[in-house]
Amino acid sequence: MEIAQHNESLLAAHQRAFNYIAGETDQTEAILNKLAAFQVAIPSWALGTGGTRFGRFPAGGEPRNLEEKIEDIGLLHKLNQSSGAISLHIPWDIPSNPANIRALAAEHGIRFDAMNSNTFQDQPGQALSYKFGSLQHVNKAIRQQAIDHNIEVIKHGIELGSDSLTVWLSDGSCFPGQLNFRQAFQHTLEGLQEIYKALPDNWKVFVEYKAFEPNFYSTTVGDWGQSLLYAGKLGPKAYTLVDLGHHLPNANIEQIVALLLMEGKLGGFHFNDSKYGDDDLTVGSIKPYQLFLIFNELVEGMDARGMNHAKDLGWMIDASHNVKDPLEDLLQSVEAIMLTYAQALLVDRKKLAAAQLNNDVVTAQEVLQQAFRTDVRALVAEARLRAGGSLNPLGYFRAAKVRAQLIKKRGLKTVATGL
Ligand code: PSV
Ligand code: MN
Ligand code: MN
Repeated sequence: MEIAQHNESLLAAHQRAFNYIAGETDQTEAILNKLAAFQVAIPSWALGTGGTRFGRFPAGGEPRNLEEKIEDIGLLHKLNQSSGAISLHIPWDIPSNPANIRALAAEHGIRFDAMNSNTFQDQPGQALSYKFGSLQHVNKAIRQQAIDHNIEVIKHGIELGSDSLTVWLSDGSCFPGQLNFRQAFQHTLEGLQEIYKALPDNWKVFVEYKAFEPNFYSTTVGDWGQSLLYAGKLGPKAYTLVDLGHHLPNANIEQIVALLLMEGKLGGFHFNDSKYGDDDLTVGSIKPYQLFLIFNELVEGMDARGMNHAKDLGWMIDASHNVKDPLEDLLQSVEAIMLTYAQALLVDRKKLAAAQLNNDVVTAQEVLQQAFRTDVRALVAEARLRAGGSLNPLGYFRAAKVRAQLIKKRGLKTVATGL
């Protein structure tokens, strides 16, 4: 079934809803342009059914190689016109023929977002173990192995046309006394400095922090303060990366975002949602108002610095799920991001600033909630429609029986690489 054909049946209802919302703001065209430009990278490891440490229940038709992962993202992008980038994890996604992979991605309108290194697992045949950390390790040879791996990842990225590296380290300790904190920090900094030296001029490195897991007493890049310390010491190409699931409960992530932006050190974002820890649930499924408050700071802070919303930060989903079709889940996550971005664009900033000046707390809250409670679905759908996408990506996915087709093509017993 063609997308246009599916859209046909939805057009009249869409037009009614769009006319209404377009009448509510004088910013319609500007918002539509911003929505069209905004692209969210899909992580290669989210295309298969995730799991917990207790089990994994793949439903079939999962991509069996990098080519098929790119095809899946191509399909998402065709439907929502907002998923035009892929983020790879090495060694899960080593491209056997980078030129072919690059050409295939280009065919689907997909660019290569940040490359991710992996020193949190031991790979088959690996000389030395990361059991007690990688860049922080007391053993220099193990630190060197981790440095070399990251440099290798940069090389793969160069071949593919990526321009950033995300370093997430699971380094830390599980018990008091296990580590000398200062030494672990220094070792990690020295390793990151070596990796930094290997970055091409136009590249950025994102230092991703995480409060806990898999280490449960200390983490060597445990919060935004530590990440910012590393980024500051490394230099202008180094930035902090915020993953929404990597904070201690109730952390005020929107305030963290505001201050990182103010310092010019916010580099990228991993979107997901959570109730307890790093749950990696569908974006917007648990705490949509928190997501809105974060986007509100992103828009305000980026505008204050004259930044381009679409280009100056790395936007990525980092989610995984045990019980949903992975592609449907990703469509839901992207939709949640676009809706929240649109709501943040609707905030009456002048009125908010005036309320803040007057200590008018009630009006300040009203301004934010006015935007948050606006139904912007028709705005986001209109942006998709104008770009040639689907009015209802999820509806199309089901109506066209996409998963059944993928199972027919790839088989029922397929498991994509990843966690
Ligand atoms: C770690 O929890 C993380 O958020 C990092 O971004 C990893 O690269 C990713 O998940 C995949 O395991
Ligand atoms: Mn992450
Ligand atoms: Mn995570």
